[in-house]
Amino acid sequence: MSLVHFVYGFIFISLFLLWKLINACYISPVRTLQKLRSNGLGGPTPKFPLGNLSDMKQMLIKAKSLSSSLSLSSSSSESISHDIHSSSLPYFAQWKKLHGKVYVYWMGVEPFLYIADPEFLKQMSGSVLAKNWGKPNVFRNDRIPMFGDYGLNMIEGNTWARHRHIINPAFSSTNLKVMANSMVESTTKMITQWTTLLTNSSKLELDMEKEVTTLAGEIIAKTNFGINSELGNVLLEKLRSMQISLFKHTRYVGVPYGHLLTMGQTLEARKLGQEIDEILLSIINSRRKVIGVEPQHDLLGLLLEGEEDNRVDGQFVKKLTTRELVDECKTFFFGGHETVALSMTWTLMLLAMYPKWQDELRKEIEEVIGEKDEIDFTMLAGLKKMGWVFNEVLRLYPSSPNAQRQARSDIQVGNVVIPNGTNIWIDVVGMHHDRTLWGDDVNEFKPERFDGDLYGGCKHKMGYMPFGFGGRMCIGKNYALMEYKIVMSLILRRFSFTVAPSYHHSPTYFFSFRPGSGVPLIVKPL
Ligand code: HEM
Ligand SMILES: *[C@@H]1O[C@H](CO)[C@@H](O)[C@H](O)[C@H]1NC(C)=O
Ligand SMILES: *[C@@H]1O[C@H](CO)[C@@H](O)[C@H](O)[C@H]1NC(C)=O
Ligand SMILES: CC(=O)N[C@H]1CO[C@H](CO)[C@@H](O)[C@@H]1O
Repeated sequence: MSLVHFVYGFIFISLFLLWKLINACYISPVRTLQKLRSNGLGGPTPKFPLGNLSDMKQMLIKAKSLSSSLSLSSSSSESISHDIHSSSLPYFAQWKKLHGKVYVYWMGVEPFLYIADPEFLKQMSGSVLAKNWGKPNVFRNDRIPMFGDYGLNMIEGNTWARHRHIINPAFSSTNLKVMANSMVESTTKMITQWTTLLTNSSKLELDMEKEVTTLAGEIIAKTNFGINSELGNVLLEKLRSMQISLFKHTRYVGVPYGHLLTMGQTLEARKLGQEIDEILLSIINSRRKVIGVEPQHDLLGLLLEGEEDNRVDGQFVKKLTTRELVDECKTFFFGGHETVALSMTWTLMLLAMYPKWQDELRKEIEEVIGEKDEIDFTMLAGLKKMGWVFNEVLRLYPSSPNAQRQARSDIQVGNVVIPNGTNIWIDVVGMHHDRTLWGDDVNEFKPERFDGDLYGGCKHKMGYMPFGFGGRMCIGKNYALMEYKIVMSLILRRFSFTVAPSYHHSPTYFFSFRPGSGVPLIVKPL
């Protein structure tokens, strides 16, 4: 009797689990596809269980071999093309031609609504409050080693609103002003190193990606946590290896049990994530002891100081837990150096390619800053042309090439209904390279398009969004601009740059756009 019960029970539970699995991996995605298609949305036909993943990989390999044969056959700097959308994201470029600027594609069994239409984006963004947006679960789970459970860019709802409210004041201009000194100090140190290397020769070849990434890492370590560069370097190395195990190799995000196929990488990333957490935890704990004793000037200090007085606008705001603090520190460490480092790397490459702009900026720096060693925060606003260059670099080579969302309820956009749960992929780089929005010179480096125009002459204001959109816009925008202007001013007034013959232009998309094999430049003292 009881054995029979047991057997029936077992069969029942197995069938139930099997049904749940089929539902999650097949029935529910197919239903979502039908809903999206019934709205008139097209897109490539997915195949179970990879969706369009293998197709995406094939197209990328083809585009890469095409572009490398092109650059081998012609001579160096002539062959540098800024049309990175079709070379680095060929699947999006081709599908966009076939299916328009809004369509559905599949990562595994996860449907993604692709958007590169600024008007659609504007209407969609206008109908959802920032705190009601979701971030795709499929990425959140995948990226836990990197951002934890509570990193600002991954959380949603009231948790996000609370974190953003607590962190915002740390980026006020009063606080940024204090951070400027650290930035000048670190940059000066790098310049001294270069000068030493140049004592016996008139020029030097340096990989600018490496130089500038190390510098930005040191700066974020100091301004965020007040830690020295040795400990900062340990953290950076671990972050970098984690990123490689998370993004460098083919992974099966969205494919049911896909993480089992890359178990080694997943475990490696988790292990590194835990090691980073431990270091951060010890930094936080030792810092807690000096709160209230010494004045705090960095992000961590400001967040911890906030714990003393949790009243904001007369309302009680619950402080961040230690777990939340660790995750935020990790998020800022990562988000706060790599994006800026890449924008500076691509800037130096472009300035080396276009010496006219190098001279223009140098002239401006001389007028605005001159030979002063101290750079005052308020001076930076005078660097107008440098601002255009920053904007133009972020247009052509956006450090954050896409934005992602997940619908947390049905969203009506015109006559399209985006069903609850739909993943959304906003192709920022696709819009930044869209000829219909920018005109025929879309792939040319022309900083002057930003002269007197915040949107660089784009036909639609949402067509240019290097820092995202809506209430979830980048919290570090002003920090980034300040760092960029300080570092660029200091190095451009001491050195000139030309492209080294060994430079091979191969922007590669892995999480952001990186140079495929560094950016070797010839550096000469002025
Ligand atoms: C050139 C430099 C930078 C670029 C291009 C950039 C770009 C972006 C973009 C596009 C987003 C929004 C993503 C979305 O809408 O989903 C974002 C969000 C964010 N950024 Fe940045 N960023 C830069 C620098 C920084 C710096 C220096 C920090 C920190 C010190 C930072 C911290 C963050 C954080 C925490 C978020 C999440 C905000 C939220 O979801 O509420 N970023 N960034
Ligand atoms: C420059 O040359 C001098 C004398 O030959 C040598 O002592 C010194 O180490 C060199 N410096 C560098 C940075 O190579
Ligand atoms: C959206 O879907 C989720 C998960 O299926 C559900 O928990 C939530 O209540 C739905 N939201 C709305 C507004 O229907
Ligand atoms: C696995 C895979 O690549 N599936 C489909 C993705 O989309 C293309 C169309 O571009 C289909 O032909 C593939 O079968």
